[in-house]
Amino acid sequence: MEKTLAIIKPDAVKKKLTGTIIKRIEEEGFDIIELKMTRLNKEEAEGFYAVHKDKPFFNSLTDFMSSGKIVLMVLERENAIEKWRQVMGVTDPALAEPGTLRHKHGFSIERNATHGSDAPETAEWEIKYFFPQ
Ligand code: 3AN
Repeated sequence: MEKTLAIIKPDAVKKKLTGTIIKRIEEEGFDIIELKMTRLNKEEAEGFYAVHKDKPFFNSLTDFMSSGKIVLMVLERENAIEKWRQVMGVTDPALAEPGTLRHKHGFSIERNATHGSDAPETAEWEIKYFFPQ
């Protein structure tokens, strides 16, 4: 069994897609082992995306991620990291496969509805960042 961090981003929460996305997560065989709704402040968003601090989109991304409530979840499943990334689709909704969450619900490469860890080390770090216990 593997764990990954999933986030329902502010765009999707505002569009009332929380229930739709959680339903899909459960249908895809994940166990939701932690869940909380919160609103990040700018510093918390900057800390989470620190790997991107030199990217041109860093300021806009962290403004967006602190612009409204988000839902944080730890998902557990066999091959959870790769499976959740398949269910989300690629970063840019315009390029994401039909049926994926980002294809269906994403608006732009920044406002792309969901987040998922990309590797075991990042999953461990991201889970600890939001669920330190
Ligand atoms: P993913 O979330 O698919 O792993 P990353 O890690 O490359 O994508 O990017 C982290 C977040 O930064 C993305 N979810 C997206 O919101 C944002 N992002 C990535 N590339 C761009 C870009 N070119 N312009 C604006 N935002 C971006």
